[in-house]
Amino acid sequence: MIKNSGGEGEVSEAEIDATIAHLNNAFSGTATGGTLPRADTPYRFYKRQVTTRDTNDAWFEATDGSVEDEAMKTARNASDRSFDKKSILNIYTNNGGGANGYASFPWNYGAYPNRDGVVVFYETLTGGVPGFEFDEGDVVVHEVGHWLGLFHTFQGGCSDTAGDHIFDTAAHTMGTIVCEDGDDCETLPGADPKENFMDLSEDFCRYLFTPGQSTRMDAQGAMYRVTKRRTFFNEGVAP
Ligand SMILES: [Ca+2]
Ligand SMILES: [Ca+2]
Ligand SMILES: [Ca+2]
Ligand SMILES: [Zn+2]
Repeated sequence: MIKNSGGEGEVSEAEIDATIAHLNNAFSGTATGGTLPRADTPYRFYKRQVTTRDTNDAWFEATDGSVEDEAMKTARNASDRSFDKKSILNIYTNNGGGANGYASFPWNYGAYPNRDGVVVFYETLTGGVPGFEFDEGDVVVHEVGHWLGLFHTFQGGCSDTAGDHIFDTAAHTMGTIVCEDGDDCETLPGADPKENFMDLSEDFCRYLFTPGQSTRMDAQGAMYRVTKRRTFFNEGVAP
């Protein structure tokens, strides 16, 4: 958690815990919002350490790929006594890079380990600002989807060969605004997937990952991140 010297950016531990609970609902296919088929992915999330709380004006304004971003992550990741840093999800709250947030893709870990992680605008945590269009924590879910190798559902536009590389998400050309029905690519099957966490709809609208997205995240995680995941749980080590 990063706040600035004016006090902006404060989030409570209760919001953080609620966001982790929401992450687990989202990744287990039990988030509320609708009844379309959704995936129970292999991923679950646990808080490993006490939240670090910094007052730092430069880190608060960090943007994707910036010196400030790398300084923040280097300092905070260095304090983590992880045995396997590439498998540890670090979530930073600050001004979100002037937007809702950003994330690193798993295949970039090797070249840019100090840019790894998820950064979100501090008001997007679960229950952070009730009534705000991003008040359920779906922004964090979305960014963690990127962190595990998912593209936006509208990646590549109306292409059934490029796109997001997911067979069971309908192609579309731009992120859904609010929660509007649409069909950007009329010659391709399916309406715009506004219910999908990897679209840009408001939080009340988004509630699912598809089985295809789960399969991709599992493969990307196995390749780039949590190679010890199954062993870890099978050994019965407390998470
Ligand atoms: Ca697709
Ligand atoms: Ca279509
Ligand atoms: Ca939602
Ligand atoms: Zn995104």
